[in-house]
Amino acid sequence: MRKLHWVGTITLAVLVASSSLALQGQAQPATPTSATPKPAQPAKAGATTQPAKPAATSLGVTTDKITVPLRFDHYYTYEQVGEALRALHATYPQLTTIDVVGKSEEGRDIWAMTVNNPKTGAALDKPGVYVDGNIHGNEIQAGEVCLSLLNRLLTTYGQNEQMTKAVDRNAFYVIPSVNVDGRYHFFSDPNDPSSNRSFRIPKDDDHDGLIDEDPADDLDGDGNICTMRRKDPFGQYKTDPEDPRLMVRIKPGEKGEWTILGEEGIDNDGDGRVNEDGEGYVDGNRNWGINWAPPYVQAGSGDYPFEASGLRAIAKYLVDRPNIIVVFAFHNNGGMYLRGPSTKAEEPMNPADIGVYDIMGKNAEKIVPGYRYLVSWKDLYPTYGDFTDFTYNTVGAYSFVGELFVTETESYRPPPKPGAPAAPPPADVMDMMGGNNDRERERLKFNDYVTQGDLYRPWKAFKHPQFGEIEIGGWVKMSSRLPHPFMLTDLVHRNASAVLFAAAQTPSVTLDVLAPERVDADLYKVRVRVVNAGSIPSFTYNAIQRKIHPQDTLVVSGAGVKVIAGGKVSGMPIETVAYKPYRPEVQFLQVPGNGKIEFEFLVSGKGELTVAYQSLKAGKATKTVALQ
Ligand SMILES: [Ca+2]
Ligand SMILES: [Ca+2]
Ligand SMILES: [Ca+2]
Ligand SMILES: [Ca+2]
Ligand SMILES: [Zn+2]
Repeated sequence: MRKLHWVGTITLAVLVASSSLALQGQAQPATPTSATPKPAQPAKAGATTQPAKPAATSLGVTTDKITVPLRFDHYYTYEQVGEALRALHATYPQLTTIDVVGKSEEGRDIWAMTVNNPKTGAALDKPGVYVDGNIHGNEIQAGEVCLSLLNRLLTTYGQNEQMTKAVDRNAFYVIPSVNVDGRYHFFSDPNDPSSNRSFRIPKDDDHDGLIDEDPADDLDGDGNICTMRRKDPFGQYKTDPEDPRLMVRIKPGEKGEWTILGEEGIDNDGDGRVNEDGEGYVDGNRNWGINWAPPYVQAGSGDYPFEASGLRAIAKYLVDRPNIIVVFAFHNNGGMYLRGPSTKAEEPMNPADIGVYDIMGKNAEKIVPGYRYLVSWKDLYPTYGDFTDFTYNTVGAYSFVGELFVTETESYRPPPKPGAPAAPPPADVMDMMGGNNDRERERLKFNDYVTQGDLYRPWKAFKHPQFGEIEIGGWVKMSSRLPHPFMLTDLVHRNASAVLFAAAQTPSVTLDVLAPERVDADLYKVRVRVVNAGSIPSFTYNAIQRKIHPQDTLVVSGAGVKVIAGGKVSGMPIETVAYKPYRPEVQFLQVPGNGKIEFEFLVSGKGELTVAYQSLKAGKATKTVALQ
């Protein structure tokens, strides 16, 4: 680890060189430690290929001017996300603000849009709903879900009753793209559907003293990183008899036909391995300052928590908005709404909070067909330094990860025979190395007859400088985890609806002061009832348990009055008052979801008596009565 550390300290010195290096796909001597003579560089096919043209190679990218209402039949590049936010703000200046939360490693702005109606109160006095997407650079449709939410809140405000209520009652904080460098490069550079996920913090993945020296290479210059294969009578694969684009593993005794050479590329640094050290790798969803673990426990966690400048900026943004009580972070893929905890060690989660999560999670399953509501560590896999753990335990917000897209929606299947039970879906095996190609065959048919060939590149011969005669082909970068543009409208609308459902559950607190009852000359009994019409409590049970932030307060005051005693009322049907021994005029409380909490005060004096409720998350309310 010490050696690694030392390499880390010189990383800064070569940062400029290495970031341009990643773009060129060329290795250069990066550090004094690479004094060891390097093997002769092979001829660079990458150097002779043309740079990719994003408009031509990114499916679903438009060059049209972005107009309001926003359209969701195409994807938004990084620049177009900014254009869309500015267009929304120009159309609805009273309801929106745009903030630059921070800058990325490559100096791009990270934008947040706030939607709030100032006529109904300040944003900080309303239950906050925070939504972001695209913390993983390749998971771009998460950004479109955010834009879709903003678009609907604003364009239907004043027309649709639910949306009008949402804008008037809540503050929405939306960051469509967290990993802005990742979004930019996913569109502009050759990629595969899963590459370009990391923050642009150069790392020496293979510990050879060179940084990001051997990325995948777009050998045929089509803007995609596809797969390479070579004809080989001793290979482990033969052509799939049902679809010659696929290969199947040979059985014992069969003759081989193909060797799969992995992702498109060459051995840039001549170390005998191909594409072993690409851009990054710091994973944005492993780098948060909570329950963080070093890379030997959690791959991609970075050298220290909040290493990514964008995450530091967003953490500050969140802490500055303590009214946030619901968080959604959108990713792809798999069709899941995940709640924490992200590791087993954080169990058990407070059972009362699980009840609140269930309201939103179980409804999300119904709002988005095929999506499942699951627990992160248990149903998927454990992650350290996770964003939603940060927001649940630090911000005090009910927090979901939305994993967008289900490959099963790309279906090409006959209807079940009348009366027969529906045919079982093909085995969910996505990769051709797995041996079962049923799902791949179906996806190819979907590609052929529903997208007319947009998603897949047929195999084509290529002369590889190191492997000789090979073929390049396979799924394009805008496939596999992203809906084809014709399916995007449905995906963004339904998932934004899951957020809107959650927003409608946020606390809605009102205050009643029941008629004061005179018990003696100048002595009154005052009953205060605090009611929450939302199904989310005024703050999380976890926040009570772990003392994350101050509780709500109820303060009784008045110029001519003095609070003699006061406390929480409990017990049914016979009530008791738990009198608070010190400063009874200030009470602490949490208002449960769809519930109430009552207090009783003994007050002496005459004149006006004001009862003020204040909450970090649920706003404030005041009532004044006269004692006479
Ligand atoms: Ca390296
Ligand atoms: Ca290519
Ligand atoms: Ca290499
Ligand atoms: Ca390479
Ligand atoms: Zn992700």
